[in-house]
Amino acid sequence: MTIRTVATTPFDGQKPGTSGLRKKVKVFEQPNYSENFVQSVFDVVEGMDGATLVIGGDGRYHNRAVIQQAIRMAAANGFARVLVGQGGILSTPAASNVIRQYGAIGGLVLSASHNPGGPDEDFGIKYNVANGGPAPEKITDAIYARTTEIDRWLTVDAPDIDLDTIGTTNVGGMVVEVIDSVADYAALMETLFDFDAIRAMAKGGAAGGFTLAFDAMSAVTGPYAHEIFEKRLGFAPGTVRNGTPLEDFGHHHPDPNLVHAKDLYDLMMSDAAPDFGAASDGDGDRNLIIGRGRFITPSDSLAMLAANAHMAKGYAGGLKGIARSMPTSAAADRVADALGITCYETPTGWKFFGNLLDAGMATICGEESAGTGSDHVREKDGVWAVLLWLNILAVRRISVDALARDHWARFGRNYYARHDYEAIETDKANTLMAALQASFADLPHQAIGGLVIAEADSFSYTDPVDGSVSSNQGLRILFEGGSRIVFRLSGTGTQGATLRVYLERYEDRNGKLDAETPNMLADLVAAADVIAGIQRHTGRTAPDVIT
Ligand code: VG1
Ligand code: CO
Repeated sequence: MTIRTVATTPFDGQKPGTSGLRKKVKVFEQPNYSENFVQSVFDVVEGMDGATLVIGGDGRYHNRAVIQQAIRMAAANGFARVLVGQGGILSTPAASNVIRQYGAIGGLVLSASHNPGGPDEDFGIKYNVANGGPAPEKITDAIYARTTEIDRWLTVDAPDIDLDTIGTTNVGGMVVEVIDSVADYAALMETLFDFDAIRAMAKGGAAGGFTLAFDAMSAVTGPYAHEIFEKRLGFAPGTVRNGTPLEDFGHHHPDPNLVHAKDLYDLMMSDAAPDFGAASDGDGDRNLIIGRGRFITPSDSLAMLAANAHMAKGYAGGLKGIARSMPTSAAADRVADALGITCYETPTGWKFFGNLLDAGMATICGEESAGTGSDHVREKDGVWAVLLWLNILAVRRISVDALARDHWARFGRNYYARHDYEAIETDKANTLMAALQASFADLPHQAIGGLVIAEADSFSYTDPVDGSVSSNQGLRILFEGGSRIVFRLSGTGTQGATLRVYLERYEDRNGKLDAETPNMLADLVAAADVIAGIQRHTGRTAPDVIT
């Protein structure tokens, strides 16, 4: 088939964000826009000739259109084979697994994650490399550079393929295989976890079985959760809520936090609560964990999973190391100390874990933004996190609340919250950050309320594997006694700027372990405004979202 060259002009290909290109659907729908980005990826990737590419997305509006176009472009650019999830569906961790399992050169993961979907909402494209993980910065930098000079994209003229039927088609001489979206992923989970033990727990004895509520938020994990929790593990039908992926996620934000998964939270705090509640996000890489009457912060979840992971067969040999993003609480560091392993501190974004996982330096990773995962793939993984929790509870036979209390009694407790100020005018947000950084020299020894500032710095990371340096990754204010405030601008938003303020206070094992988080953080919240002038710079008196 002939390759057609379409003339185009350079476009705003977005400086590499935390997670690929994210824009409004209307922006992606402009002529040449998606094509320019996909071609920029292909122009940067080496070794396409004869190689396999994976394509899949979270099922949001515009997913199918971009997939069909990307298939034609892959054929024109010399790929030998494309693997695409049935219906265009692959959760982000499942896509990572397919790339690794089939030896693909990389994959296009189509999602805007936890951002809302629909004609007026968000879309995104991310390129993952052969290890299954998000492209590292040197590749995303090259893709961005290419978008500023691109002048043509390549396609073959072929009709859309049938995305809904498993099987093989030929597009311009390239093989396209529509594969089961769930099967390989579910099989991988069976190798890591003791499904028999979880099944036995779900079945229970005379006292009745362990109960679960999983909210798929009308997003991509629905089919995975139905297959794994209900079919394979025997949890009752109805365990999976909102289990059908919808193009607009039922008009909700598929963000598993206490604001957008409030129904689940309210259920878990009520008398009707099942034993365990969980949710995942648009593309299936995040997780929310709530026990009956007990919310577990993502930072605590990472620490608790790390402390108990050896109880699951996939981690029976112990952990090689732990890695967490800088704004994530230091709870995992204390577990690493106890285990005699290193806890690495990386910038925000999963791409920074890839080298540590590939080098066998870390086994479990996590972020405060509800991301947890391990070396089984190279993305964070929501369903995986739920399964590891279930496996641990099946072994320990205690409640989530009891496990949490036991953990704090041993390691102490890191009270934690994140305050987000969304859609601030970009220049106001930049001014706030610049002014804050400019004040650093004067901050040490200042007393604010009852808090005394010990240090202030801008986080910079040197990758221990390849030596690459990433600077300006967040401004940190450290207080005497171990409390901390971190200020950072989001790299995933599609509207203005989002200021994230991360608040953390540590109480050791003899301290207050049973207090309400807002009470424990009130002085830090007040200090954050004094130090950064949030209200003065932005006019905002309260955050939009607290997680
Ligand atoms: C946010 C989170 C970050 C996460 C990223 C992608 O980034 O803070 O921890 O890795 O989203 O997650 P930012 O730059 O907006 O703070 V997902 O679930 O969107 O792939
Ligand atoms: Co996500």
